[in-house]
Amino acid sequence: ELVRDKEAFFQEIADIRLEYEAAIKEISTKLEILDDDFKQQDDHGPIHHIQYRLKSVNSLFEKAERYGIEDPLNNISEIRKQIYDIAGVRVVCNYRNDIYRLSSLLLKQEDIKLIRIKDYSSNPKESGYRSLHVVIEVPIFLVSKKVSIPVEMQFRSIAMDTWASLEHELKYKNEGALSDDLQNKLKICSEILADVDNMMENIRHEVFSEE
Ligand code: 0O2
Repeated sequence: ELVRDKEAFFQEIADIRLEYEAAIKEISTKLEILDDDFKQQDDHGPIHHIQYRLKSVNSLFEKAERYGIEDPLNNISEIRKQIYDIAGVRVVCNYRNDIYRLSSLLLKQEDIKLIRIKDYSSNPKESGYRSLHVVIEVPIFLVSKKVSIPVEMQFRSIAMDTWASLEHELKYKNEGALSDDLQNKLKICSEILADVDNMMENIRHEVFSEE
């Protein structure tokens, strides 16, 4: 019974995949246009690189259970309402300040609706994780309907991304658990990298003000 349910669930997920992929395409294009315009204006493109991902069906299912969504296999509409990171876009910017410049330009666009902001750059997580998380909704125009699709955006500086990628890999390799000592060391690394971000930003200001 459960297996049959799960197959139906997978099929339904495949059907909505297109909508989330479309949302990623729309957002990516918007970001590239902003980056191109910045490069044209002042020679400094804020974006280092962009990554995208659709949440895997298994991890979506696990998150639905963790969120206490009842009978998730038959409750896709509730999953879509409650889980914002089915579509994820990670924007790695050159400097810390770029994450605020870029996210606010995106939020000003009239077709973009802000759902939620979590600023782990100004208020890092206990682990030392830093990043600006912005959930937005973007309209998608399909053949016979228009749908609004949420996208979780993670804006990071290169330094923040370095930390998050390495910490994620270390945790993963250690099956999710690191000793207190290692956690403390990682926290210190995060602070050092934040200092580097500040210094690099100051250097950049000096260089640009000399032009
Ligand atoms: P993946 O593979 O990146 O998708 P949740 O905590 O998931 O119930 P919420 O509110 O979305 O719900 O959480 P949060 O903390 O705002 O964002 C979760 C995402 O932020 C994670 O996604 C990671 O990408 C990133 N993240 C949060 N905390 C840490 C951390 O301590 N270290 C690292 N490396 N990344 C972090 P997922 O779903 O875990 O994974």
